[in-house]
Amino acid sequence: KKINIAVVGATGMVGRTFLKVLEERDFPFENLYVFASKKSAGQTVTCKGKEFTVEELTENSFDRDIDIALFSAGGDTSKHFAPIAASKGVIVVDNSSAFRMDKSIPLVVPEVNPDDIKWNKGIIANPNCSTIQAVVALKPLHTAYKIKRIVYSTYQAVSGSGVKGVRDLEEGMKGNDLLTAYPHPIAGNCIPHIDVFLENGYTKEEMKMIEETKKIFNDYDLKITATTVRVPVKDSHSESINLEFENSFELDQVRNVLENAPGIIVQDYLSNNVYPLARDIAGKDEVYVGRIRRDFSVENGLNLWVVADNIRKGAATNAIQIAELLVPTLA
Ligand code: 11C
Repeated sequence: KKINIAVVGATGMVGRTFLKVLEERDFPFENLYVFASKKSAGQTVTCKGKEFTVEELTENSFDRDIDIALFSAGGDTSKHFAPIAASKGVIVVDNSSAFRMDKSIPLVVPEVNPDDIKWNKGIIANPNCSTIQAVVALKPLHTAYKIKRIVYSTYQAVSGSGVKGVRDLEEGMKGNDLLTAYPHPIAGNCIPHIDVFLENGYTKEEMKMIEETKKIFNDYDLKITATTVRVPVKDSHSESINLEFENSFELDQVRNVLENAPGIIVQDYLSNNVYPLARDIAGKDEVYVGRIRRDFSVENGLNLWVVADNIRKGAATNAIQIAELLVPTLA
């Protein structure tokens, strides 16, 4: 079967990256339809050397033969339009947070829980960027040693806030603090506040990491805490991850397990000052792991430094990998 694909939110940061990644991976589509808000309708975008005109997203947009729709146009657009698309036989891969914690909707990272696509009823949720890179790194270790407790501390790039965040950083570095994306200047700062504060004192970003990790691993006994911080970096989220395992491990085994796991590149050569760095990893699709070392303060403790491009593996690439898993099921 020839596959027809739609991109919703085609002019946004993730939307444009969808088009780039579809092209790079030579995703086997026959027709591509690109949608955005009325404001962006009429613009053109390119993919695989062809130009496509952006159409306004309406309730009739899916009244044609579309197999898969990649959504990244914000939670409200997803909440309204994803069920409409699904009711017309489209499988939606949704990058927003709208459906992630819905028990009837799979939340998928292809390296971790690919089989969960099988129980989709028309919508598959793509996790939050900071969760995706963490679970790719943790999956092989959870399988090998069984994780008991996770402490996440993140250092997140401004591109996670879209074009506003990038502009606030760029202008702030020139001495012009804009405050359009954050409550404080981001240039020269670390802001321990991503998304809104909740009643329990955590931010929504922190709770996303905690809840999404449990759902993806289908392990609700995991003990997890998180502190998420915005830092003056344009692209790629960095994460310090502290783990406690049920079982004992040898460090060289851990390294071996990580090196042989899908989607991971180990960069950990201390004598050459080699460890994953946000600037080097921007534009890459894999999850990079370094600073692999024992946490001597507890039994079976481990520390990792995990870096990935938040717009690619954290959003567009993960969604397209999900779409690739769907292709054989459409045949
Ligand atoms: C950030 N993680 O870095 C956020 C962006 O739930 O998809 C992605 C928000 C989401 O600010």
